[in-house]
Amino acid sequence: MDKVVIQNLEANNQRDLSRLITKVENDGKINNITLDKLFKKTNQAIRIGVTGPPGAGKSSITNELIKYFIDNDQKVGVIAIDPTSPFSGGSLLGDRVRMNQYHNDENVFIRSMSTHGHLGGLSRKAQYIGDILAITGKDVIIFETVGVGQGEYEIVNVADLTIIVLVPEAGDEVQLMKAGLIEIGDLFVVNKSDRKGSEQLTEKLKSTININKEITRPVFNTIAKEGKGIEELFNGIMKKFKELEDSGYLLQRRIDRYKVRVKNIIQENLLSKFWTSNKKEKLNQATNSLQNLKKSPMAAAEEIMESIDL
Ligand SMILES: Nc1nc2c(ncn2[C@@H]2O[C@H](COP(=O)(O)OP(=O)(O)O)[C@@H](O)[C@H]2O)c(=O)[nH]1
Ligand SMILES: [Mg+2]
Repeated sequence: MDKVVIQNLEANNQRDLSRLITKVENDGKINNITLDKLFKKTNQAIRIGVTGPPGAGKSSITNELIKYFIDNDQKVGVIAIDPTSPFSGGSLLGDRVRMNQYHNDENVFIRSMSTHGHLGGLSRKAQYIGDILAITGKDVIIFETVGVGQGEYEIVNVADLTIIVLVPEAGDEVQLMKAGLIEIGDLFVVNKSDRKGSEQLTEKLKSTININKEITRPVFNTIAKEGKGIEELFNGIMKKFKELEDSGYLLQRRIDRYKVRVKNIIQENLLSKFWTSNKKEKLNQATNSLQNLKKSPMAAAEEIMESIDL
């Protein structure tokens, strides 16, 4: 990457930004010493995770929130992560259509990212993309992800603050606990509050999530489709962020996140150094016949690792 691209990135050039994000999507990382210098900027952006079941209204809420951030003089980047294959879901298209109103606004950048069914490395990629967006001057970065299974929660690792979006139909407490969503949220939203059952869910949530917690976790009712309740949610986000900042939780989360990233990078580097063609060949040989499989896997691993110099 040359200096021009980096200057362009700092100047919020949308085309270079898009290209760099594609590079991260494909390669899983960016390795660039010049870019490294800009990383000090990346902690200034607020990273918000918006997660919940498919169809709960995450995109609709995000779309409505953007207005409030802009009015508050904050530049916004949105990454909508879809864990399904691009061939199966119409949601990416839906997101594009809905958020299209900002396509000429240089203070807003929205991008869908498909995982093609592979969740591995997702949070790492999202971290890098968040960094890149922060370098272009975004003050707020929103990660929208579908939270249906354990893997998806990985995305929480990239956020300073996580919002869980639910709908009245999710009223079954057991279902909520099973979904594992309760633990990870800082703020909860009961969207589609135009439907019946929303008050019951709100009450149930309030009593469930605030047991044994030092910090209360608020629940908001919204009708995203009509823009209702979004202002309260926006104010709630700002308040929560300040709370996390003042209490030191935010700093702790960022430190933890940083530590995990450094560890992961070291692990990846070690692994890629370890798997020389010679060792790969040894592994193939050790596993190429039933006869060879009689040796214990521990012994086989030991033999391959024999020459390792750590
Ligand atoms: N009735 C109702 N429908 C809504 C509301 N918010 C969003 N929707 C609709 O729910 C569908 C899914 O919304 P979307 O934002 O794409 O959900 P996502 O999959 O969580 O991102 C869309 O057809 C929206 O128009 C709401 O408050 N009430
Ligand atoms: Mg969506």
